[in-house]
Order: sequence, then structure tokens, then C-alpha cells
Amino acid sequence: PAEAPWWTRSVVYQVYPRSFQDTDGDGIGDLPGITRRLDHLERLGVDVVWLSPVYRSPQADNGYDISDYEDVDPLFGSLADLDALIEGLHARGMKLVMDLVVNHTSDEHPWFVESRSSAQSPRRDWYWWRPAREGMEPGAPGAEPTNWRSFFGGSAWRFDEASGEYYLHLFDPKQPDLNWENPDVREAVYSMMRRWLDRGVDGFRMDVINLISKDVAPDGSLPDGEVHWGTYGDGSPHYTDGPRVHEFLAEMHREVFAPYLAQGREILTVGETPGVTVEHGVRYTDPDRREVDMVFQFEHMGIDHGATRYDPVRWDLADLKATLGRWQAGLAHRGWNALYWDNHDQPRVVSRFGDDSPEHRVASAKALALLLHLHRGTPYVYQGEELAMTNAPFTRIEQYQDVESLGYFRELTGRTGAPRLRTDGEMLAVLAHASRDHARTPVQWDASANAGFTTGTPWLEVNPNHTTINAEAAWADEDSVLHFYRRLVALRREEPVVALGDFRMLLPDHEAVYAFTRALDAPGPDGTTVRDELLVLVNVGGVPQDVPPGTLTGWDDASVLVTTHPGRADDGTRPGAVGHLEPWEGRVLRRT
Ligand code: TEU
Repeated sequence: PAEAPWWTRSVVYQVYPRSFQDTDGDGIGDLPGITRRLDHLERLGVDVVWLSPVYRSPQADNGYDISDYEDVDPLFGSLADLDALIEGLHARGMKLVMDLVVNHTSDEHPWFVESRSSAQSPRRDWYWWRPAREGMEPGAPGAEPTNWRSFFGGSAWRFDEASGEYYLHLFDPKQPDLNWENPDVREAVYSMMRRWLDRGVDGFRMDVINLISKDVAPDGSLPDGEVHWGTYGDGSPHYTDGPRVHEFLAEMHREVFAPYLAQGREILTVGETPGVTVEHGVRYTDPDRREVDMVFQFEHMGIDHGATRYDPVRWDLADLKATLGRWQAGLAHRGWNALYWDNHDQPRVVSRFGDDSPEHRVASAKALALLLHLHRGTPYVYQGEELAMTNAPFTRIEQYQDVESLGYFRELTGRTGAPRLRTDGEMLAVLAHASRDHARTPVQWDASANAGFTTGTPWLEVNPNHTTINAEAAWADEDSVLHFYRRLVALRREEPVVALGDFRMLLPDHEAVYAFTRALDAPGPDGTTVRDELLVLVNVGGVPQDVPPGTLTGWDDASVLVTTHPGRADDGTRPGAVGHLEPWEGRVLRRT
């Protein structure tokens, strides 16, 4: 496996700039703040930083609504600040991956301003403009071109009085969808990407990239979706992994990345692909197809909710194993997984699949980290995850800022005119578990006021638990979650079996123990082959477990490579003790 790409041994760290580190006292994180904190990242050992959008933006969706792809928003600093960050990262041997948000632009992007200016605009066809449903009064309720619901609630179409037509926005009305059918749109995106590569960035995380190809009929019409609840239909089958998406990504690879790769540049591409199936996941990431290196799939993020994240359901461990296991198996021979628990759109994993009570927070965060980082794929760590930051204790709607949370709150409580499906209290309870804002509270650097994030008023409240949960305390404590993450990051670089070994799921139906093996044949002395094999055992819960004995056959003399509970009398380092797991205990055994 000497020829395995560099990113198979790498760990990526995601920075959400707004919440990372403020330096100018406006309460919003900025680029100089990231540069100031590079020591933290270097010590953690991560190889790549993925930076959520810092481009010019009206900030309707915190930068995922871009009005100028070629400039930095003054909120975050300047192009010079970005150059300094790139330089600082490169000097420390780390790379920078930028967010690429090209399914849509801001409605304030000059392309859209021109497109909207009249039905005859030369850029009209850069976006999805459609007339009202046949026989209906333009602008009247139900006259939208299709019944699609937007991701943020309400119709995915916005009526434009001036030109009498609607435009498509799968997300906020301030995020009109670009028309990728138009080759001029594609070339404009590709040339912008080349300019960033020329500036020194090392790749892109591609926002909702599997939604760029819409299922458009030759006559230009788009199909309605099925109605599952409320007024609007589910359009997702008509734009998820759409008819031309693989063609577009292969073209992007040819037009943008191929020449740089040919010159030996090390580039990382990761597609964010909500709703992607394993079948499409393989196609996106099969190296021979030259589309992207890896994709973020969403199935494991879906086990605790129904159609939307605001519809919670009970989950169990067998569901988690089934989905992660299927992705491991599906991409075993072709393609590559991106592995993650947290990002800026998800509640905190320790509060979600772990246990954020004082008794179990540290152990459950380590157990979940171990579980994920021992899978095959490239792990992503989201800022604060390495500190086991928890969900925010918000109880009032005024504390939330997220456009999606507020949109669903309004829609489901009947404030938009749609039928009222929940009371305010019910909706607040749902948000307390599921809001994207839980990921977005400021990083907790130390115990001081505002956690060392800002000297001003933070744009989103700092979690009051920063007095105990913070980076300064975590660095000072050898047994912290932070030091455990540091070990996991190093392990992937040092152990080929962790990076590349085959994955085999064990105990698929066990409701508390998550168990699997990793195995890699490596060249041994004198032309022999040596099989390196690991057994990973994690207790995903607060009740002690004894691993079913059959699982341990042949592992009696195994050594312990990693444990979440070092020094515990029964930590598995004594022969015969390997089968007992304390609450949230995890260990990795190596066959000797
Ligand atoms: O997210 C796309 C996505 O599918 C979800 O995570 C989405 O945010 C929604 O919460 C599903 O319920 C990406 C970005 O990561 C997100 O921050 C943006 O809001 C969105 O695209 C639009 O650009």
C-alpha cells in the first residue's frame, strides 16, 4: 500500500470561522484568530484544515450564501489575512481546504442580480427561473412551479414580482440555485477554483455537491415530489445524485484538478452529499472515475430522526452498525469514506450518541472517538469535538440564530400560515436536541469570561460549562479527551492497518458492544507476508458489558494498542480481562 494516497493517513480538522477565535472584539471569529490558534492544531497533529466559508457574504446562512467567490468577507478579515493563514499552515506542514459552495450563490451575487434584472437578461439562464403552474395566478398560494419544500422550510420557489417568474432555492430564498446545465456557469465556477488553487489552497470541501444536477425534462419542466407531511412535497429524488452529476464532477476534475495533480500538487477533494446512496458513493469516489476523493454521507446522521432533523425518533446501536457497516463494505474495494460525527450542521456527538452528564462525558466522548477513528476512511474532527464540547443549554427561541432552526420553528408552530404541527414548547424541546446552533457556540479555549473566544459580545452565547470544559484545562490533563484525540490522530499516521486495513463488523445485533476487526497483509522479512490484525471493542453505553466469549477466540494473548481507560485494574492489559468493558470503555487489541 505504499501507493495509497496521502489523505488515507490523514485527519482533517474543520474550522467554523465565526465561532473559532475572535481577535477584533466584534464577537465574531476571524482569520487572524485562526492563525493565532495554530499551535492548538499543530499539537493535535491534524494534517488538513477545512475552513467553512469566509468569502464575501450577506451571512443569511453564515457564509453559505456567497456574493463574491473571489474575496474575503471583511467580517473575517482580508485576502492578506487568508494568505497569512495559508502560510502559517504550510509552515507547520498542514494543508488548507476551502469550502466550495456552488450549488447556489447569494441573491446578492452580481450573477443573480443580473439574472433577476429581466426575463431577457443574458444571465437569466444561470439560475432556475420558471413560470407559475399552468392555469394558476402567478404568486398565488400553490402556484409554485413544483411543490418542493426547501431544506429550511417553506416552498423552494420564490416569486419575483418584477419579472413575474419564480426562482428555485433549495435552501434559503437568499440562496438561489445555479443552473449547472449551462456550460458558462460551469466554466465560471472552474476558473474561480483555479484561482484559489493558484493562491495556494490545497483542495475543496464541496457543499451539497450531489444536488447540482436537477431532473429537468426536455421541455424544461421539473417534477413534483411526494407529500409526506404539511403542505410541501419532497423534491429530493429529483435533485439528489441527479442525472448529470457524475458527468459534471468528472468534467470539474478534468478542467480544474487534473493539471495541478499532474504537476505533483497534493490536493484533497471531499463532496458533501446529503441523501447519497452507497451505490452513488462508490461512483463519486472510485479513483478510476476521477470525480472526488471522498464523500460525506448522511445515513448515520439520520438514525435519530425522521424526514427532518426536527422529527426525533429512538435509535439503537444496531442501526448505527448497519449503516456504518454498509458504507465500510460498500467502499471496501473501490472508493473511500469520509468519517465524521460532528460538523457545523449537527448537534454535538457527546450529547447525541454519547452521554454528556458529568459522570460519563469524558468516557463516552473517548469511546465514540475511538469507534469512529478505527474505521477505514479519512476522519474529520470538528472544532470543539476534541474538547467534548456539549450541546448548548438554550431554553428560549431568542437564543437561537440558525436560519434553519428559526425557519422550522416558524413553519411547524404555524407562524408562516402553514398548519400548526407543534406547540412552541414542543419545538423548543426538539431544538434543544437537534439545532445546528449546538455546533456553533464559540470554542471554549479557557475558563475566563467568554471562554477566551472574544473580548466583545459573542454572536452566539458561550456555553456556561466553559469554566470546566475548555482547551487550557484539557491540555493540562493527560487523561483528557483532547489528549486521546491527539493519540488517535497519530495512530492513523503510524499504523498502516488503521489507515488501510480491511474492516469486518462483528456482533451486528448486540445492542451495547460495537465490535469489529481491521486486518492488513504487509510485507514481512525475507519476502514473507505478515498479517497485522486489530480487534476493536467499544461499550456504547453506561452499563458494564461482557463481550460474548466467541468474539475473543484467538485474542487471549493480544496486546492492548489503545484504551480509553488506561491504568484501570481490569483495563484489558491483564490476560483474560479483555472481554470485560466498563461503562463507555473501549479498547483496541492487536493480535500477537
Ligand atoms: O448543508 C447541507 C445539508 O444537507 C444539511 O446539513 C443541511 O444543512 C440541513 O441542515 C439538513 O437538515 C450544507 C452546509 O453544510 C450548511 O451549513 C448549509 O446551510 C447548506 O449546505 C446550504 O449551503
